[in-house]
Amino acid sequence: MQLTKEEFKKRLERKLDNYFEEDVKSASNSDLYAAVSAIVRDGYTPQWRRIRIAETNQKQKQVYYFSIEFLPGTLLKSNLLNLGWLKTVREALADLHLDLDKIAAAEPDMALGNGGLGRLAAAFMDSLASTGYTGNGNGIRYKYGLFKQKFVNGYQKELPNDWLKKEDHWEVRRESKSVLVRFGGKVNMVDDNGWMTPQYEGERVVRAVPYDVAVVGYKDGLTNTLRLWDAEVPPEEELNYPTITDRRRVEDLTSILYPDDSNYEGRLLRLKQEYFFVSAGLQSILNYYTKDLDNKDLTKLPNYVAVHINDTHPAMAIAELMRLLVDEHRVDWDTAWNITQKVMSYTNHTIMAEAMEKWDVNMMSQLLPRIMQIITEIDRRFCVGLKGHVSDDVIERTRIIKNGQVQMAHLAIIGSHSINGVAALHTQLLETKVLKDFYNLYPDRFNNKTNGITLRRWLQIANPELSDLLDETIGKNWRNDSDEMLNFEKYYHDTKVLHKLSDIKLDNKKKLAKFIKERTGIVVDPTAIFDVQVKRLHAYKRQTLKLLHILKLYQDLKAGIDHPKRVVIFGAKAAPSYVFAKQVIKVINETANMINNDPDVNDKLKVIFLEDYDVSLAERIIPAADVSEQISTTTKEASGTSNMKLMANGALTVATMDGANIEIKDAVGEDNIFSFGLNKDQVYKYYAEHSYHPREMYENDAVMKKAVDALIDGTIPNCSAEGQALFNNFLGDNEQFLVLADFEAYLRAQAKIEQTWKQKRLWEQMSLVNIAHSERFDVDKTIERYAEDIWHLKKLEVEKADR
Ligand code: F55
Repeated sequence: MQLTKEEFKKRLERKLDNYFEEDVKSASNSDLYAAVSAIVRDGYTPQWRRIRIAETNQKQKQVYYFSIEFLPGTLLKSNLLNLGWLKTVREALADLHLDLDKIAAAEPDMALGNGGLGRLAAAFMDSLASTGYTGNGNGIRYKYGLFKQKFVNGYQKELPNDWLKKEDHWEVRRESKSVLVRFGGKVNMVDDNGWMTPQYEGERVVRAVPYDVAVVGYKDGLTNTLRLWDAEVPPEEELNYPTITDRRRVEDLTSILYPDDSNYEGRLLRLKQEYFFVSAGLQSILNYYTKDLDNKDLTKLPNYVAVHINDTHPAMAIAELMRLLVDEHRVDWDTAWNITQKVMSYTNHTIMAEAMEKWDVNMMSQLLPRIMQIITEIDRRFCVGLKGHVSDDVIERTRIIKNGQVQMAHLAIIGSHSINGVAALHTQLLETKVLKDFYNLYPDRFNNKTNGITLRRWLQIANPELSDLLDETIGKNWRNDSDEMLNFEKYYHDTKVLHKLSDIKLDNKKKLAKFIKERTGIVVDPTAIFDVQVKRLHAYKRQTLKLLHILKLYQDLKAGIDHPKRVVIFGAKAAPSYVFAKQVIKVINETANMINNDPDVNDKLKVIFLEDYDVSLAERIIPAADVSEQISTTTKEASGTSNMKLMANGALTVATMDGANIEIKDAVGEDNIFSFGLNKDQVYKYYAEHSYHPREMYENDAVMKKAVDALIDGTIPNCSAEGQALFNNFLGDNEQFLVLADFEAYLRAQAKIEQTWKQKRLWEQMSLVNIAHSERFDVDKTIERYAEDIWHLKKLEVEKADR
């Protein structure tokens, strides 16, 4: 039964009355949010249960996506959309003079991730359910999500993100599924009836309690489970945790999400977190397999279970599965290794050396003595296996344990049957540069899986007007089958459609302008170019290049050289310990202040750095963007995903030929993207020959010199130290990100953008082409490829949901 407006209104009244003794007139948005989310829960719960039973009965293979981060954002509207209720509920609320958007804004973002990697994991969850595959998420229920960002005097300050303060409406505590995880102590191997068995002494036992979140698939999809683990003192171990400090140490395990997205720190707590959710997840998988599926033959495990390792953070899963198979289930080593390799697969998300996890052998031996023994044995066998077949150098370069450190990427590769990169160029660089030795050893294990995005969220939820225009032109079926979006290209010459497209964009820009006014007090002109760069702040992503462009525009305007009106919008968090990134934030904020208050500039140029960029803010900014800034140093951005979201919303991309930008260009054609900058060979040439001398470039290019000098000549107030730091960085021969090398080409690309902007019709046509071709980055397509090539899944057969 489809939900009707009248039925919804009845349910709403009942919930408000039961929960709060309120009615629709008196209830606050937060009360209304609680009531509507309860109705949504009632809507999917029966189906959630049915699916779990179908899974057990059909014994179809399932994938478990292990990720230390999941970044779903808010869930109310996306669950409504996926249930097929969004329109009905929006209209029913409007009948009651209530606004769904305001009610939905009462939901805190579930920000259990840093950026692209965590967001991708959440998109995969949604997509698995929507495409009909049984996929389970396995992660950590952080008490505090990614920090809230505030600007104080232009500096970034971090505040705790206490997202659970008001309780989460989607999670279900499943205490009966708790498992125990052991840390520390000593391990002795003793002979137990001919089986060498570990005996533990003095270890600490922590209870892992799962909180399950339903992942509601779109339309006739499945309802899957995202399982997030919390750490508690086991009731039977209370005496071993006598003091508050002892207990707090256990709770600390799942207390915070590490806020660094590029630079791992070899911290003990992080290692504990990694082992904690990996061990808990694998134990619960084996419990399901041996108890619910009643399967005693572990050699068949790979027919039922795929475990995916999202970056190296869960790579200990390889050693932990070996431990469970060998120690607990008494499977011999070779058989266990064979099972493990068939079960495990691994995605790499970066080639940046500083992000490659390496754990100190001593630390690991103390915290996880048995795991360290097992990794040592995996390493030993790996070396023995290669001896005589390849050179000793290759063995030294590829082995897991080196210089007293465990190389997690090596463990992940050696223990998996599949290793993938996240865009074509990235995979190619893994194969030919970063993981070349491994590629030579195991060419068949390597494959590419270009990232994707949830078009449902980025079009249907964030941009309903554009979605309606697609309905009116190409019909509604694109909502189920994104291939159909290509038909939008047929309207390339349709003046009416092009006008509608520009009206919708203007409308979205007006909404964002209103929001900017509320948040910052700054008035921006919605008819200006909205030029957007939203992503984590990192030197390689080069928000600095955008800054130099802004300074150049400012200098032109001061000198009376005209440019089309432009509003540059940034959203970016810096890792709290990342000094350079924080300096960039300060300089951008001071530059913004200077420009926004300069009467000479008036409203020709505005620079808006919005605080606290997260999924919810992305949903406001992205539909209003005209220009999408994707300007990383070529070879450094593995894929990028904001590039895809912005494209789907009709922004035109200015891009280096990095990550998935290359595939965007392939999709839309070179006339529909502004590409510029060094190619990968030029970048590697600079590195190989140490031939990058930015000071020469600076001395020989008056325009560049003037823009760069603004950082140190007192032009920008209140940031002389930070300006100097940026200046020194740009001019150093060891500047890795080649900012000045791309400056001139970037200015040319921006000049072309200005030219195109003046040709309104052409701009709209290019925008239309970008929207049409964003179908290529539909995450459902990405998931189909993972399911087929890596996980070997079949779709679950279920009766149509009765919603
Ligand atoms: C988080 C923690 C550590 Cl220790 C290291 C990295 C991260 C992290 O957040 N990485 C991340 O977001 N990587 C990004 O992954 C995206 C999805 O594949 C890519 O699109 C993007 O290029 C990459 O930087």
